[in-house]
Amino acid sequence: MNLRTLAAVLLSVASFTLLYGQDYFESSKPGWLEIARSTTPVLHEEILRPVAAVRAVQDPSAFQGWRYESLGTPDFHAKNFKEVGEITLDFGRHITGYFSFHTKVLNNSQDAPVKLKFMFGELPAEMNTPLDPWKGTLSRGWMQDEIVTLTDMDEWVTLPRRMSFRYLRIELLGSSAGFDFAIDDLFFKAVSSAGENQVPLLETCPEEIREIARVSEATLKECMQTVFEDGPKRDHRLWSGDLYLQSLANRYSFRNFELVKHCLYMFAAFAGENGVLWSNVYDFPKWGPQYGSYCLTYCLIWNSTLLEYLKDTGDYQTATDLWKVAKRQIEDAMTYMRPDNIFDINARPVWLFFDHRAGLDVNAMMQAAMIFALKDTYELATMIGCADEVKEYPALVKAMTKAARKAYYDKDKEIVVSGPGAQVSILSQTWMIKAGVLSPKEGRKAIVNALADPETLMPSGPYATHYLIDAMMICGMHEQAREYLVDYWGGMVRKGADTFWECYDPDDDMLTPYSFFPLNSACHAWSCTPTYFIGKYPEVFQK
Ligand code: RAM
Repeated sequence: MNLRTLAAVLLSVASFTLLYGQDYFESSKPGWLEIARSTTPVLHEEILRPVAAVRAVQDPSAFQGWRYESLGTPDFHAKNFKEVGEITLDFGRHITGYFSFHTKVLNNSQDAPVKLKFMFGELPAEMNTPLDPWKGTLSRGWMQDEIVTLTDMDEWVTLPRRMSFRYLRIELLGSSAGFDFAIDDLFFKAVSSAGENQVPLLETCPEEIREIARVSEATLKECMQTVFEDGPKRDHRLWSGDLYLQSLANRYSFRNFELVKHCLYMFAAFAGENGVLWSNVYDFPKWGPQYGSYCLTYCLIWNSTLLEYLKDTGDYQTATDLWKVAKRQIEDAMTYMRPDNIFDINARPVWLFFDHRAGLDVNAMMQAAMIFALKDTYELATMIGCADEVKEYPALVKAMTKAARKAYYDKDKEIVVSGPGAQVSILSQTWMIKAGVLSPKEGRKAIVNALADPETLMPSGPYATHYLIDAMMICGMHEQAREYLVDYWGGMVRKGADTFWECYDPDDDMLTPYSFFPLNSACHAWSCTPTYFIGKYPEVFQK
């Protein structure tokens, strides 16, 4: 968020407080917090040990230039670690949890501390790229390297920090000539709240799609902790946009709807004083929102998550309890509408996130996101018998749809254009389709035209790609959706993914929004949605 945006957010919160003098949901928040607390899930635990010792190989044909080669079953346990010096272990799959190891003095007595360095990583290149001098735009603290000084050996040590990784390198940094020692045991306690998959695939499901589904589920499972986290390695928090996609994938896999409820209530309990939701909420180190992170697209998508939750569970009590939050998000968003029914990008004091793609013009997609939110929120209101409170929504949808077509649909070129430069992006097409601004026939044309033009701004990652597949399915491009999904997510599998990545451009392995690719999360919630498509459309993906 830039300074101008931050100042505008603070100003709007302050002026709201001056005007109303109190918190919008003050009387409800303690109850919401209590429900959030009481629905905190239990974490399932699993004890795991490494399956192989591995050797790093620099290989230009490998993803990001590095891969690991197996050296067989690890056999360091009985060895003098001073002779081992360094070892890299493969735990066989991505895991999240807590690491413990045991040391044993082999001769004489410990006459000095021992210093060990542990490096946990999700991907081979992350493990083998020097971290310093630090070039990342997010904290160096996210990287999972730890130095431990052992003053007392012959006992178990558990690292306090939760780790998320597949590979672990242990290096001896310092020891004494006076005695030898071994790392005679180590294990990892993996944690997740996901439980077991409840939705098996059809027998007819082809192997490559089965594999994509397996990796999607592993991704979701790893991100299902005490909240739906965005990434267990980095961020560790509940983002509204990620939650929407996770809740959809959860429907066709773990069906843990109590966790969705828990997350919906956390957002509500921590809403800003003006009743507007923050884009993300921390589960740890301390419960609370990321103050100042106001992202209107994420506020709106929260409403859709509540609607989908209601459809999944029939939990009218929750939907009714949280209805006023949903209504407030729309009320707030509507303040940025111009009299000609176009969302005013220049007036909005907020972050409008759709993708990390630099230079993306969001005018058209924001208009569509507003229409989609109005529709979903109206459906929610109708289901809980509150349609009367928002009876203006259908007319607004109509007017905004008409305005959207006029401002952004180029009838001659049969494509959606956005902003002063008439930018063509995939996301402008997909959101207009999702919002029903384009008919399925127009949508098909628009997607085909956009994909055919080399100048089109493509999605930069799985979050935006989800919306492309979604739009393709809405407008009946079933074969193309399947091909795209197999190509995109299957591409990650072919490059070695055992959980899906935060960033993926098939033509640019080093793509990162953080100036340093090892910071990317290799197990990222918003990448788990093949599970949703495969489960929702079995006739398209499982035959
Ligand atoms: C990144 C994270 C997160 C996402 C935000 C908008 O920082 O990956 O998942 O929701 O962007």
